[in-house]
Amino acid sequence: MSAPQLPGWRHVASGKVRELYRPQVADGTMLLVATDRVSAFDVVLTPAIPGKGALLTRLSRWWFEHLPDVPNHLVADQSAVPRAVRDRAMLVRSLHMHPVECVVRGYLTGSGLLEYRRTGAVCGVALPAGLQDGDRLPEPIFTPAFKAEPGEHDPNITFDEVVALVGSETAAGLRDTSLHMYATAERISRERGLLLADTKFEFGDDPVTGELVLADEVLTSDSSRYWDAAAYDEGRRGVGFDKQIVRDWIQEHWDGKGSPPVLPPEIVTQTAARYAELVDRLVS
Ligand code: Q0N
Repeated sequence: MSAPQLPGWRHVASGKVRELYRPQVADGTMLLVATDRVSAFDVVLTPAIPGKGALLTRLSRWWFEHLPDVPNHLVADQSAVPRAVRDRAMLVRSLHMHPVECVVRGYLTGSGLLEYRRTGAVCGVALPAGLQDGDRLPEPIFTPAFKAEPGEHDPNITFDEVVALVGSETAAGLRDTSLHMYATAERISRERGLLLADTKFEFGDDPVTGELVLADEVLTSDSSRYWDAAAYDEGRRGVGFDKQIVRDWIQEHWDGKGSPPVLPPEIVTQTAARYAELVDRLVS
């Protein structure tokens, strides 16, 4: 996974696409570093997408600014971020993380669609019959998942199961804050010609104040599905701003056995351009 050595910092964890550090002298902060790695179908692919970490970090920072009424984990003074990773790292408060992926869906697709087809509901939320892939939902729904150990699948859970995990007060806070942020982000995105189909938030408690705090990256193309609104309105529903180009290519060139093939240069270039286009549409 080759995390960069950062003088003064101790590497503590590697995710598929991010690296986590703590200061050598603990002070209640952590460094969240976005790499250029891209993953699809639960594997990390090669090569990396140049500039991806910086673009997604820019998106996260922009969205934190546009969600001012939700306390977030960014530390006000970012000057301790090492120069080597300055455009793709965030200095954050160290929180007690809640083991819940707080997914909000305004449109039905992906794993939500599969569960709906099997059961008529998603995470215990009953939906009208007859919905098709990509349909807008009558109203946005909170569809949490349990954050399993790294490498394991995060199963969808019901709100009652969230209550059992974190208590009713925190569970209500996770749900209400997630739905509130989705509503804000969906409106801002639509003003810029984008549909926010779904997104995932993570939260923790501040260890000192007990306050519920928004963590992780927010509203990036790794944690969200953005669609082109004009294409959607014309009936072309597959036009997304995430790693769909990568997924489509892998699906055509890999049977899922052994290690996946190396992405060709044109797929890398197209994917990088797609990420950049999303940032251009939002952050301007
Ligand atoms: C934390 N994760 C899951 C890096 C990202 N503010 C925080 N305080 C304490 N822990 C975390 C955060 C945050 N954000 C979040 N793990 C720890 C995402 N990780 C996966 C590994 O790579």
